[in-house]
Amino acid sequence: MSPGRLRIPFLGRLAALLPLLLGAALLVPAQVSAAPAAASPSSAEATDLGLRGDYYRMSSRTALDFASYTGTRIDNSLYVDDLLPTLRAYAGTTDNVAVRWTGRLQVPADGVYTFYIKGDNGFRMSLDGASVIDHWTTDWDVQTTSEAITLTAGLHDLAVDYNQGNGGAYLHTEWSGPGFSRQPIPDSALHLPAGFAPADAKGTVATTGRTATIELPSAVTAVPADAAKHLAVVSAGALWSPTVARDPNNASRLLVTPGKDDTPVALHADVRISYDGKGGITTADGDLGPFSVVAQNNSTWYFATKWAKDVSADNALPEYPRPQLTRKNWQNLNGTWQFQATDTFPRRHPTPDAPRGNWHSA
Ligand SMILES: [Ca+2]
Repeated sequence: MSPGRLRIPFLGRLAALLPLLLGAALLVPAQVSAAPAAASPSSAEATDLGLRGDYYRMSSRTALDFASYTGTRIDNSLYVDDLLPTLRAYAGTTDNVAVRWTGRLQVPADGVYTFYIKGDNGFRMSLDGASVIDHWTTDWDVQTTSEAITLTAGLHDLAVDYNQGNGGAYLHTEWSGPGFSRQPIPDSALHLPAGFAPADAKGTVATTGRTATIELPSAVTAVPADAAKHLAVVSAGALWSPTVARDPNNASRLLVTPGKDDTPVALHADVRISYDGKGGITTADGDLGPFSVVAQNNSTWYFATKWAKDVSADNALPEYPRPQLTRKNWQNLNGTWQFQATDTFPRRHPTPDAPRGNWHSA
């Protein structure tokens, strides 16, 4: 595949790319780019650098599925010491997350290559649709090595899947090839998928915290019934299960409504609204591409007890005991307490002596 073939007009969509790039810059600490100046790619368009990263929540730690879409961003490296900040920003959680990176790998010269991946947790990689490394498991810190693979110079379709259960999260992807020894794949060898065209979108959350709108550059022409599965609203660790429809009062706007069990977006909370570009939504400009934007949050909603409405900064409750919180059978637990295991303890824990001692609460 000739790199020249893939040259596509870029300036026109630079504006659309900016939110993704800025989002990455603002929300994610500098990622490790440990690659030395390795095999210099022949010709590459700097503006197409990076991989498309689609983030999902898994249905469980062991499911290793892509159950709920949460966000899309441009990731510039496959050698990252700490993925937790990115997972937190784009999945709203650092537990039970899966990522799918897609794009193209710039192979510098004809020859035989070997790939090496180590991570926490599992991963798998394919080139031109063929599996290169398959370690789609729940373990961690396992170094894997591919077979020797003969590749031609130029761009090859690349896909890397990654899963994170809990705890630490990293991915170290390396290669060796003709004329260079094993080293991280340089970021300059990673290119966005052909035709990757993010949409220019602006998100806003209403004062109720229970509606979001997405402003698009042109009129919405179709919103398929299941489009909402491809759209994510993430805020304060919560992920909406929304419905999406065209705003009857504004043709170029989408209305996003949370499910009945979803938590409203809270006052001052960060909100990210994303669309993977695969839900079939169309506008007068054609298929709506992917986007991921930090929404303007106008919500005034916040989680409060039933007493919150009765107090303010000028009308604070007096010191204890607070009359509203008094219980009939209140007992203060402050002080030193003695404890001893009950008779059932030795039967369940046949150790020589059941524990006894003091604990202190203040
Ligand atoms: Ca982990």
